Order: sequence, then C-alpha cells, then structure tokens
Amino acid sequence: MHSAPRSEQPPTATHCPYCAFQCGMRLAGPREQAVITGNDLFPVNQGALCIKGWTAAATLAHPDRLLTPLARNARGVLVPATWDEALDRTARALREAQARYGRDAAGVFGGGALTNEQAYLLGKFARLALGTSNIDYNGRFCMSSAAAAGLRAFGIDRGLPFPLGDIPHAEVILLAGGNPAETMPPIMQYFAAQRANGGQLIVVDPRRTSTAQEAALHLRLIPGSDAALANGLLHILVRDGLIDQEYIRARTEGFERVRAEVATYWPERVERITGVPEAHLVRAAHLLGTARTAMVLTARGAEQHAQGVNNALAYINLALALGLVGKPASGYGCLTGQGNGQGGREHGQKADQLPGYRRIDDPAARRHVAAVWGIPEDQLPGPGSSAYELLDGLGQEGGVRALLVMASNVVVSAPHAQHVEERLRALDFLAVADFFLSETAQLADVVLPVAQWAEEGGTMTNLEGRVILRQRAVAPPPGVRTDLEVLCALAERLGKGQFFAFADERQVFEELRRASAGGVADYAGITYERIAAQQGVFWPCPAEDHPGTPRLFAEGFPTPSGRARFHPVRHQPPAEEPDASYPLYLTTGRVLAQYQSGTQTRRVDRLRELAPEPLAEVHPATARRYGLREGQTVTLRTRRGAAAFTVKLTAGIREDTVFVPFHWGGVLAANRLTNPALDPTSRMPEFKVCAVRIERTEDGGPRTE
Ligand SMILES: Nc1nc2c(c(=O)[nH]1)N[C@H]1C(S)=C(S)[C@@H](COP(=O)(O)OP(=O)(O)OC[C@H]3O[C@@H](n4cnc5c(=O)[nH]c(N)nc54)[C@H](O)[C@@H]3O)O[C@H]1N2
Ligand SMILES: Nc1nc2c(c(=O)[nH]1)N[C@H]1C(S)=C(S)[C@@H](COP(=O)(O)OP(=O)(O)OC[C@H]3O[C@@H](n4cnc5c(=O)[nH]c(N)nc54)[C@H](O)[C@@H]3O)O[C@H]1N2
Ligand code: SF4
Ligand SMILES: [Mo]
Repeated sequence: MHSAPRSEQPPTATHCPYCAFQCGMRLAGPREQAVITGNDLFPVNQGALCIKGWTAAATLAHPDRLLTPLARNARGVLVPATWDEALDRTARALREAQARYGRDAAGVFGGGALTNEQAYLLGKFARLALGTSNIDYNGRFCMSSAAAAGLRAFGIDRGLPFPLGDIPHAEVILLAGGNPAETMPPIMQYFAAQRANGGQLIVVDPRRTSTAQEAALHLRLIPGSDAALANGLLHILVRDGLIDQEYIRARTEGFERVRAEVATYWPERVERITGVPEAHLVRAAHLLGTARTAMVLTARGAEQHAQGVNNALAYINLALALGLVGKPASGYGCLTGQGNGQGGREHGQKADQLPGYRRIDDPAARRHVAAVWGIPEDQLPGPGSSAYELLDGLGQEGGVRALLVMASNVVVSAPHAQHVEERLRALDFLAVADFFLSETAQLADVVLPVAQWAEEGGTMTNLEGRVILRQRAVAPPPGVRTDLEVLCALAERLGKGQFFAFADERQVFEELRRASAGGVADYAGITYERIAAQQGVFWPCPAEDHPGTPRLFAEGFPTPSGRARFHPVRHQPPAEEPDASYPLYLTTGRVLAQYQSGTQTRRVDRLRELAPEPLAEVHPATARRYGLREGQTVTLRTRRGAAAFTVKLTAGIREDTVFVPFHWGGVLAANRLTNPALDPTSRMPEFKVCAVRIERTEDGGPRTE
C-alpha cells in the first residue's frame, strides 16, 4: 500500500490565514503537500470553509516564496543577503534617521493579519526599541470607524458583543454595507438558520449582492447616504410609536437631541437623499420596530467613509432606540474583516493605543504598561499619526524617513495609491517583512522573509471577540524567520535586547496578559491551555477562574454613567459628488475568490481561475448610455488617476454607480482612483465613494501609460 508521509502524523488543528471568521481547519503536512480539511469540532464554522480556505495551503510551498533576505545593492537592484546583513542594515538605517531627524523619523506600519503576540510586540518595538510615536496599521483602513463609534456609544469596541450563535434567534437583522456571502461565506449558515426560524434579513447596499439576494428586503441606497437612511428609519419608528421608551430611560443618555435631529428626516426627504423608495423605508422600520429580537449590523460599506463614524453612530442610535443592545439575540455589531482584525486593534499597534485597548495619553495606562515593560513612564512616546497621514508624510519635513512595514501592502491597498507609492519612494529607507515580494516589498531597501500562518504559533481574536489558538502545523522553510524573531533581532541591534528576550510566542503572550490586565480588552485570565480546552475564550477575561465574556452589556455599559450614549448625526454628502466631468459614483470592495491586496490569493491557481482580473460592475442602462459591452476593457478615471477594468453588466447595481474590487496592483488598482478624504475622528479614508467617469479604452487609458 502506498503510504503518504502525512499519514504518519495526525493533522494539526489550526485556523485559516485569511478573514476574521477564522475558520477552524486541520492541516496535515509536510509543507510541500499540505492537505487542508475543515475542523468540524470548532464551533464557529463547524467544518465549513470557503474556497480561499480550502486552497490556502498553496501559498506555503509556492515557488514565489521568499527564502532569503533581499537588500538593494549600489545599482539599485534587490539581491540576496544574509540575515545579519539585512538586520544590521535595517537597524542602522532606523537609527540614522532618528539621529538626523529625531525619534519620530523612524516609523512602523503593521497589519491585522498579525497574531496578537506579533501585534503586541510590534507596538512594544516601536515605543520601546525605537521610542517613536509613529506606528499605525492597516486596520485604520478597516475597522477604525466602527471602533470609534463603539467606544463613544458603549465605552468598548468589540465588533460583535454576542456570539454568532445568537444570529439564528434574531427575528429581524438589518445588515448595512456588508456582503458576507462573499467576504465570510460560512457565516451564511447562521443567516440560513435565522431564516429557517422564520427570521427576516434586510440588506442595505448599492448593489444586489449575493447577500442581498438572500434578504427579504434590499435597500439599494446611493453610496455615502447611510446616515440619512438610518436617521430616516429612526424618524419613522419615533413617528409610529415603535421605540422602546422604557429602555431609553433606564439604560441610555442623550436621546432627546437625537429625537430632535431625526425629526427633520421625513421619508420623502430621505428618499431623495438615499434613492430608497419611501415604501421600503417604512417596511424596514416596521419590520425592525415590531420584532421581539433584532440586530443591526454594519460592515465596511457603511464605515469606509469620511463620515464613517457618523454612519456607524446613526445605526447604533437605531439599535439603542429599539432597546436592542444587551438584550438576548439582539444588539448592534460590526463584522470585523481581517484574520486578526479584532485582536490587532487591541494591543498597541494603533497610533493612540497601548496594550489592553488602553489610551496612550491616559496617565494610569502609561504607568501600568511602563511598569510591565520595566521602563520609566516618561520614556513612552505619545500618540502618533494615523495610517494615511503617516504615509502621506513619508520623506517630508517632520515625517517618517525610515519605515518598517510588517503585514501590509499599502501600494495596493491605501487610497490614492500612486501618491502613496511616490511617498514610499521618497523615504531614506524602507524595510518590508513579508513572505512574497508584494508590490510594497518591491520598493524596499531590505526585504525580510518571514514564516506564514501554518508555520508559526500564536493567538488570534475572531470577529466575536473569541481568542483562539493558531497552532504551528508545519515547519517553515529553512532561511525564513518568524515576525517575532525579526522584531527581537532588530531590538537587540538597537541596544534593547533585554526587553525582547522571548524564547517563543507563549512567552510573549504571558507578557501580553500582564500588559492587558485591568484594561478594556483584558486577556489576563486567558491561557493557551484554556483556549485549547474551550475552543476559544471570549475577552474580557480578567482571571483564570473567570469564564470569559461571550455577551456584553446585559448589566450595563463600561461608560462613566453605566449608560449607553446616543449621538445626534447629521447627514453630510460625500467628500466628492458626481458632477458634469465625473458623472457617476464609484464604490469599491471585494470578490469571493481574492483577498485584500491579492499578494496571497493572486498566487493560488484555483483562485486566479475564478477571479483572474478586476471586473467593473456596470448597470446595463448605464452601459448603453456609454456604448459599453460585456467583457470590454474600459478606463475609469477620477480626479486622482485612472485604472483599467473589464466591464461586467449587472442589473443589480444602481444605474448611477460603478463597483470595482481592489485586489490588484499597477494599472488594475482601484486605489489609483479612490479619495483619501479622511473621517475627522477615525481617520478612515473614503474608500466607498468618489466621483468617476468611464472612458472607452480607445479614448486613451492607463493600458498605454
Ligand atoms: N473574499 C474576501 N473576503 C474578505 C476580504 C477580502 O479581501 N476578500 N477581506 C476581509 C476584510 S479585511 C474585510 S474588512 C471584510 C469586508 O467585508 P464587507 O464589508 O462585506 O466587504 P466590502 O466588499 O468591502 O463591502 C461590502 C459592501 O458594501 C457595499 N457598499 C458600497 N458603498 C456603500 C455605501 O455607501 N453604503 C452601504 N450601506 N454599502 C455600501 C458594497 O457594494 C459591498 O457589497 O471582508 C473580509 N473578507
Ligand atoms: N479601494 C479599497 N481599498 C481598500 C479597502 C476597500 O474596501 N476598498 N479595504 C481596506 C481594508 S478593510 C483593509 S483590511 C486593507 C487591507 O490591505 P493590506 O494592508 O494591504 O492587507 P493585505 O493584502 O492582507 O496585506 C498583507 C500583506 O502582508 C503579508 N502578510 C500576510 N500575513 C502576514 C504575516 O503574518 N506577517 C507578515 N510579515 N506579512 C504578512 C501579505 O503577503 C501581504 O503582502 O485594504 C484596505 N483598502
Ligand atoms: S477566508 Fe474566512 S470564511 Fe473563508 S475559510 Fe478562511 S476564515 Fe473561513
Ligand atoms: Mo479590512
């Protein structure tokens, strides 16, 4: 009998490298022939995976894999280097920039793909080894608006304050700006169970997505009009006596100003602003207002706006006025996106944050973390600049001159991408830690080849706030190091080795537990053993005998008064609206078979077959107006730049809107088009709306640039 080497070792239980659903999977080695199966014992996905999860092993032994550090030589070419050369050069460049321009001239850019241990250590590396305030991460482009809204309204930012298992028991769910049928497909089991229980789903999206097709009601709004829509729904609920007066009185504050604000959002006006017919608004409000249990969920469609915080707050107002938050099978939640999009925003890679979701400008928080790290408090820098502002200032007076990027591909994923690329080129020095030569790594002076998901251990926190263990399942290829090893080796070269003497990720986690103890995101009671035994532990979990917290807000809110806070929100138009030169709305997002900037998924054959190139979704009536055919190449142009797409006709999208995915680089990059207008609070860029025009490629376009 033929016996494969993998049959000798039982498969290891681990988790998918991609989205925040963090499906449990089993991986049987070796790395070159790794086989993935769904882990039916993990309660969240119960064995189900999407096509990205099934094919994830393809990245492990991929021929493009970086197996040696690279360094740019005198002729400007990236050539192989030893680890010592690469690390020495990186440490020297960071130090030189600081000697010349001050401590904040060294910068760090992280990502929500990093484990909790890596994100924690990256924050410690920036603050302690470099002493710079300039660290931020790609979650600023992702979760920051919902995070800021959650903190303001509830005093805490945990994407879902309840487990996914509550979804089937909600009679009505309103989902604004999310397409989970493509972005986290196994979650659809929960919506299907909800429907089987007689529940109804309302989807708010400018497109009739595969998620909207599952819904009882689809509100096809104009991009950038969510706040008006949410205010309009609340107006109807107030008018028709469907709000929960008793809950508002007992558990919230600030409703009167919200009631006054929404009084002017009468349905005809809201129909004008949002493009959603009055009858649909009334139906949605009545479905929500008469349900005994209901949820309001948001995702990036509502959040990635220069008004993103206001949009999220307007949806939160709706949930509070209906008395949903903290009630069984009810509440407000946001669907977190990246693999560790939740944990990655808790432990200090954010510009204004220390571990445990502490504020870096809070004296008590500073004292606590400085004590855990063993340094005087005044050595901790203050808050730094947000992701886009950090990138925008690269190489400039007062900006970062030497940058370390770990787990982000900003050349593809940041707004106004060509400008960001210019700024990266203006740096004195760029180091990128990645396992493939991403578009951003191609610009680097030093590339540090690191281990991938299945090759290293650590914890992740899924979209429910469940801390899970991603176990090492295969050995990394010789020649690569883990992100943790890279950070410790750099800290050593910066003379701070004694603060980074970690033998493995478990030791980092032990320190993270202490650093987070007493903070909002308290992990003090979580151990690797407990996670394995309980299939994950929900934070906050302040002590080892504490059960963890699957549901928040049943008793009260972690605000000074113990009440949730309403915030009056006024609809404001997007930073850029269609006009004679750029007559259509452009919105951007995702497709099922590609992930983020595409560094990983564009390299997986099966996924490339499914989604080989970016398609611009255009309504057939719009196509007729511009003389476009299905499959034709067009140039989309905005005030920032132009990019090339293949036309896909779809009657599900609004006639005034074009949708493109952002998973490709170069002339195919949606972010050549997007508007870097920022939300005043969250500093989230306006990825989801700007003004665009369609040019047929014979009119001239980026294919020839
Ligand atoms: N396949 C795949 N899955 C992923 C990812 C991926 O790259 N690929 N990325 C992961 C990450 S990091 C994230 S953050 C999540 C994102 O998950 P989602 O938020 O579900 O994804 P998006 O496609 O960015 O946006 C969702 C929807 O918002 C709609 N939309 C656009 N403009 C507006 C608007 O103004 N208002 C409203 N209400 N809706 C609007 C779009 O039409 C789109 O259908 O997905 C995660 N999962
Ligand atoms: N137009 C438009 N732009 C968007 C969005 C949108 O909806 N529209 N969405 C935004 C959102 S929500 C997000 S989250 C961002 C994401 O955008 P990016 O920050 O670019 O995210 P990824 O593509 O996941 O980049 C991760 C990079 O790090 C590498 N990597 C993955 N895991 C690890 C690891 O563990 N260690 C190291 N060192 N490297 C790793 C990958 O190979 C890849 O090159 O894009 C944003 N950009
Ligand atoms: S990409 Fe998300 S939904 Fe798909 S298998 Fe991975 S974790 Fe599950
Ligand atoms: Mo994201």
